[in-house]
Amino acid sequence: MSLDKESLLRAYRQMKTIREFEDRANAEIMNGQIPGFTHLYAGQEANAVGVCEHLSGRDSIVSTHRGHGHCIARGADVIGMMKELFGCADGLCKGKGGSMHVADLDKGILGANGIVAGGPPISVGAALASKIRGSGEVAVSFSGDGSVNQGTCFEAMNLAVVLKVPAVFVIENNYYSEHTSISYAVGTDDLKARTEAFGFPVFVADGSDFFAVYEAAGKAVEHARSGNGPAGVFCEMGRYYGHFVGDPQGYRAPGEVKALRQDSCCLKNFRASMEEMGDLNSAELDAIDDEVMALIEESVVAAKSAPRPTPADVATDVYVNYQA
Ligand SMILES: Cc1ncc(C[n+]2csc(CCOP(=O)(O)OP(=O)(O)O)c2C)c(N)n1
Ligand SMILES: [Mg+2]
Repeated sequence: MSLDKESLLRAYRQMKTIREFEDRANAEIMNGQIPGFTHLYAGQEANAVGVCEHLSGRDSIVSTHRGHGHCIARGADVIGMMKELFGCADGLCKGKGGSMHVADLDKGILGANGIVAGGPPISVGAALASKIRGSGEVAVSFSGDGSVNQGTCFEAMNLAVVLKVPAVFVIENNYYSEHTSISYAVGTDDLKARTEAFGFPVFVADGSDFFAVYEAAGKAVEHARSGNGPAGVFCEMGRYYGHFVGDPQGYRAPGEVKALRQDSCCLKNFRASMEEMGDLNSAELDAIDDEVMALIEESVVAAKSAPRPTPADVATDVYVNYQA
């Protein structure tokens, strides 16, 4: 697979930014600095970045309750996002969305979404708009293994095939839906076959391997963009944190998370591939680590001192004003 040096550096930077953002968000939430309910994406970074590296212009994404990684990968401003989590008036959504409702329409980020499988139907709408306009954009929805038992997901997949729209369904299997294992909650162990039964190709990847996801997503995006209708990407990779911050995780096997962190880290895997391929050296990656750490620190410092919305702000931005 040919990726130039700039793309490799950008992919690593994006994954590292997501990891640091999530680790820091976790620490700040545990310190009581961030209000609301938060679900962290650490461990799954390669899924978001491997997919979003294929997107540009007005290609859109719809995210989930575990959405920070998708938004960063699609280019959301990191300082604006940290401010949004803290509830600042100058956060990406003026502090009114918080962790679960980050959106930036100008960047094609149609929103994180607190409704499991709420994203696939939205992406079909965006894909239909693209088809009608003939603009060539693809619309990607990320959703979890829990979403594939939801009617909205099935309906969206079927409609995308019927309408032959450029939707890409990215299913992220992190083995749990809240605290319930996929082996208990999903009535088949062949989710690829279940999804393909709707009538579109699904490409499978190890979600801890950026290059595997990039390759699978490349095929899916190409299929959709070329006018062949929808496609799917199915990634498998566990999450490093609980379902939400503060989850005691009693349902996970002892040592499960430790093993994931040791053996299935997309950052470590990326570095190992670079050593093998010789395209980037470790000093270049270390320099990115330092820059990312500085950016995350800057984002938290900025968020802590930024103004909060006032009571007068409560009635603004609630409804869209359609009048010019
Ligand atoms: C329609 C709906 N049902 C239930 C919930 C409660 N809920 C929030 S997250 C979640 C689990 C989602 O699991 P999955 O789709 O695998 O995503 P993950 O959290 O693993 O990333 C559930 C059931 C919800 N938000 N929306
Ligand atoms: Mg899950």
